[in-house]
Amino acid sequence: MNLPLKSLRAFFRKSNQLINSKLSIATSVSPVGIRNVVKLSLVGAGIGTVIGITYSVYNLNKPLAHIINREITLPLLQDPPNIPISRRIRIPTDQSGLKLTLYQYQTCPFCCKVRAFLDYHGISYNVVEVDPVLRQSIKWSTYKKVPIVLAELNNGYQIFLDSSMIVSALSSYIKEPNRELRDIVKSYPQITFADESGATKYEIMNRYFLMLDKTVNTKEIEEERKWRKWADDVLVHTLSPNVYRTFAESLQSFNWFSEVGEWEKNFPAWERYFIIHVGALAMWIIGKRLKMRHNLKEDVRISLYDECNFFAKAVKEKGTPFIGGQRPNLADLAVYGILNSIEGCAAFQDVLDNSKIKTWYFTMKTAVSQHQGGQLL
Ligand SMILES: N[C@@H](CCC(=O)N[C@@H](CS)C(=O)NCC(=O)O)C(=O)O
Repeated sequence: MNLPLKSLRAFFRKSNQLINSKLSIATSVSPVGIRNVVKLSLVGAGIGTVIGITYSVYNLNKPLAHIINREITLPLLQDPPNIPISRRIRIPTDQSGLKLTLYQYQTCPFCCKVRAFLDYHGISYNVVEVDPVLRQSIKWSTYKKVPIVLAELNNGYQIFLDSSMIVSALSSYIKEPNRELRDIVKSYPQITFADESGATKYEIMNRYFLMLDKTVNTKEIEEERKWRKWADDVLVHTLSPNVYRTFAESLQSFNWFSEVGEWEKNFPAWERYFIIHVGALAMWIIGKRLKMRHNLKEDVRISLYDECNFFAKAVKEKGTPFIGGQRPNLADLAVYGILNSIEGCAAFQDVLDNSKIKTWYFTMKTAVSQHQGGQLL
């Protein structure tokens, strides 16, 4: 029994000696050594300060937000991209003379807005369904969002970008068809600028404006513009947190997107399976961030109902079936298109049951599906 105790003590003694000897090595620095260490530290601190100041000066002088550096006219392609058409929408009464191809996701609210405009006016068009995860069919474009419209002209294929620009430009054309489409497009230059973080952004600043020669009722056109902007800046932001509210709801939404976008026909099985599952998971996570970014209420459904009621109240106060009066205007079409994008989702049924938008929505649905605006062409 004694032996282990003795060995333990001996072990501690040895360890102490060893530690003391190591400590003495570590602390036995000569005055010259100390001076060198101090010198080195000062040089290091000096270099650090110079780098820090240079970096700060660079950052202070770096151009900050919204510096406009380039303005271009949307280009004319000589050859169309070699992408198969997913669907051809043909309206026998179409008199517009337009030959359009819409690159889209079937349930993207901005694409639904463009389709609502085309369908209401009875304009024929081709559809290319884009895979929302891999986006193979818009590889030819430097702009990586949908909708994109290509219009076949005599001398090439005109690119239109951004749902509101597409609607404004085509609306200007069908109101005054004597003008060249290419000239109208020149009135919507794409501006390149740097945002707050310095990232390059593209925008068509006057996308809510119509380019018309004849005089129009400015009050009406201003009101239309105000609601179109509201649809893009407010209403649309209530959708994602609602349709991707839980993982189950997100999966249900993606399965519905697959059904209406005919993904089974348009994409290989592995790609479709990948989009549905990866997309549902990603959007469920992103939906939570969007809820915070756009200041939605804790129960996101309430924010959606509030915005729908806000619009329905404005229509009611007007005393006409539409915000545009007896006929839908571009604001009605924008709000309808945006809400139409979630028609198969649980959130949509909840909106119908819990807000006052239902009557207006179904009156719009009839107007769009019967191409009632075709008479205006
Ligand atoms: N301001 C654009 C917004 C278009 C937009 O954000 N589209 C979404 C689809 S709903 C998109 O393409 N996002 C890029 C992506 O899917 O990677 C418009 O009105 O057309």
